[in-house]
Amino acid sequence: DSVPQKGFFGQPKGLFTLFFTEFWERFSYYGMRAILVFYMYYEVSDGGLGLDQNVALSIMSVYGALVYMSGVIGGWLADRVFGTSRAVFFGGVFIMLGHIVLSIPGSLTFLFISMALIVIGTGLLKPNVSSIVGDLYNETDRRRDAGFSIFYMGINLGAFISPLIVGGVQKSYGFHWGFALAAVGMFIGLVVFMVTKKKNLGLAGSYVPNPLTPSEKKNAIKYTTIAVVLIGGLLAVLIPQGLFTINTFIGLVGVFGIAIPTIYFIVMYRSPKTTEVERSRIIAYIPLFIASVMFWAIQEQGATILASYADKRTDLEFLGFTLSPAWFQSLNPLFIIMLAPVFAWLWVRLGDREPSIPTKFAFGILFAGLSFLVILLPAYFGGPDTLVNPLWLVLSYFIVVLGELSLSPVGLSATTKLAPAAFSAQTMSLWFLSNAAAQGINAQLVRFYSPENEMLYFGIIGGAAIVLSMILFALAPVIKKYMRGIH
Ligand code: LEU
Repeated sequence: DSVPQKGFFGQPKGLFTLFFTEFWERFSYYGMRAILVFYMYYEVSDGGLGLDQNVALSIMSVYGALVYMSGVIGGWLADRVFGTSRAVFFGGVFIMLGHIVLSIPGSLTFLFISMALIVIGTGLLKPNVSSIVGDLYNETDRRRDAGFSIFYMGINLGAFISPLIVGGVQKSYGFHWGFALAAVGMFIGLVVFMVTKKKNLGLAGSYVPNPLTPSEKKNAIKYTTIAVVLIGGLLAVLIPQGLFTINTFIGLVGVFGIAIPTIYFIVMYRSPKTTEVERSRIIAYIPLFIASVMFWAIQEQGATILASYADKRTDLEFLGFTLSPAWFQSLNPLFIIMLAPVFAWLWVRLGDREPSIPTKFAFGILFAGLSFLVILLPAYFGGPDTLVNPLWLVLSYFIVVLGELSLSPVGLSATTKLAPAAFSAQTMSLWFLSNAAAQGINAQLVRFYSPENEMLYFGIIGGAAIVLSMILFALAPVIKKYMRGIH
C-alpha cells in the first residue's frame, strides 16, 4: 500500500486487468445487442424469430432495464457474500453461458434463458468491476479520476469494435455465429481476468467488505427461498390462465424501474446513519437523478428505435457500400472515444468558469433532446416513406454524445459524492438504476413508435427533454446550495 503501484499508462497494473475484462464484457454485450433487435423482429425465413417489431423493441428495453437493475443484487452479493473479485468471475461465467445459449439456433425460449443468464451475470460483473477500479487507489491518490477515464475508454473501445465485427459476421454467416462471437469475447475477458488478476490486483476485490453475520445469513436464505417459492407459485398459476403475459411483464418492469430508486431514496433519507448534511445532498441528488433518467431514455433508444430506423428508414447503399444496420451502434462509442479528451480539455480550459454539476446535467438533456429533434427532420422534409441519408443518423448520434460527455462521467462521481457514507457500497448500483429506470420507461414508450407518427414521437420526447433542461438550468443554483459543499 505504501509504494503506489505503476505499470499501465502510469496507472496501477490492476487497471490493465480491469480495463481488458470490461473491454471484453462490453464487446460481448454490445455486439449481442447490435444484432439482437434484428434477430427478434426479422422474419423466420431471414433467420429471425419473427416477433412484432414494437414488441421486440419493448423486449430490448426491458432487457436493458433488468441488466442494470440486477446490479443492486450483484453489488449486495459482492459486498456481503462473495467479495467483488469472485462476483466478477461468476458474472463473466453467467454472461458467457448466456451468449452460448443464443448461439444455438432455437426458439423464443432460448432467448429468454439467455436473457436471464446475462441479466444475472451483468448484475454480478458490471458494478463490481467498476468498484474494483476505485479500490486500486487510496483516498489521496490523484490518479483516480484519470484511472476512471481510462476505464471508460475501455468500455467504449469494446462497444465500438464489436458491432462492426459481430454485425459483419451476422451479415455473412447469420445471427447465431454473431452470438457465438459474443460468447468468445466474454471468454477472452474471463481468461484475461483469471490469468492476470493475482499478479495485478493483489488484494483489491479479494475480501468480503461487510460479511453477513450468521443470523443475517439465515434470514437472507429464508427470505430468498420464500420469495422464490411465492413468485414461482404465482407465475405457475397466472401464466397458464393467460393472466401474466409478455405485456404484463413489460409493464411490471416499468413499475419496478421507478419504484426501486424511489425506495432507495426513502431508505437513505430516513436512515439513522444519514446525517443532516447528507440529507440535504440526497435532496440535491433527486433532480439530477431524474435528469439522468431522461438522458438515458433518449440515449438508450439509440439501440432500439434508432436501430430499427437504421434498418428500415435509412438508405444503406452508401458511397458504393452496403452498410449493415448493426454498424450504426458503433457511432456512439466512437464519438465518445473521440470527444472525451476534448471535453476533459474543455473543463480544464474553462477553469473557474467550468459549469457546476447541475448545469452539466442540464446540458446533458439539452443535447439529448436536440438529437431527437434532428432525427425528426428527415420525416418533415421527405415524409415517412422515402429512405433517409444515413448522415442524419450520424448527426443524431453525434449530438447525443455531446450530452453524454457532459452528464455520464460526472454522474458517477456525483453519485459517489452525494450518496450518504453508510450507503457507499451501493452507489455504483444507484447510478446504474437511473439507466434501468430509463429503459423501464422506454419499454412502455417504444410501443408508440411507427414511421407514420415518427415526427410526433421524436418531437414529444425530444421536446420534453429540452423543457426539463430549461427547468434544470434555472434550478441549478438552488440545487448547488443543497449539495452542501460538494462540487
Ligand atoms: N454505455 C454505458 C456503459 O456501458 C452505459 C452505462 C453507464 C449504464 O457503461
